Amino acid sequence: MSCIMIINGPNLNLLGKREPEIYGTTTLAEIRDSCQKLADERGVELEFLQSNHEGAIIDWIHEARERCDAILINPGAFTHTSVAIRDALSAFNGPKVECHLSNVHTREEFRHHSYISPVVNSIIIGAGWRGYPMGLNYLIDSLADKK
Ligand code: CA2
Repeated sequence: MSCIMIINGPNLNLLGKREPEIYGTTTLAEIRDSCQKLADERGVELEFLQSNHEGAIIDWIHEARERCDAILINPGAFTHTSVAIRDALSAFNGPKVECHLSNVHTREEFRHHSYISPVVNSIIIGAGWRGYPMGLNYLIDSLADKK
């Protein structure tokens, strides 16, 4: 069975509890449940993770090299700062999606640049929580294409 790792970066544990006008009212636990339901329906294994620490995220990406086939990542604010997360993702060979709940291009200038975008296959922004199942479907389809 294919394994897909979903990684969430800093402050995404607050989803649904603050700033609903930007990020919506859906909590991270609800996003995890929707992704798990889709994974069950499509017959893939899911690891759904969140950390506020850059090093933990880098360690998970390294671990994914051993046990997962694809990665969906919302790096949160590390998107705009982290060469280290980009380098870790570069070393992962499977399909990768960068997902953002909000449309970062309609927001502050500092959110317009992503260190991550050049090393992923697909970018989903501004679709809210629905971006996660969209990205997950894309990754499952990509893995099926390769078989
Ligand atoms: O739109 C996204 O998904 C972001 O990755 C979210 C990050 C932000 O730094 C990126 O520029 C875009 C922030 C996540 C913080 O989430 C919160 C949720 C509720 C309350 C406060 C923060």
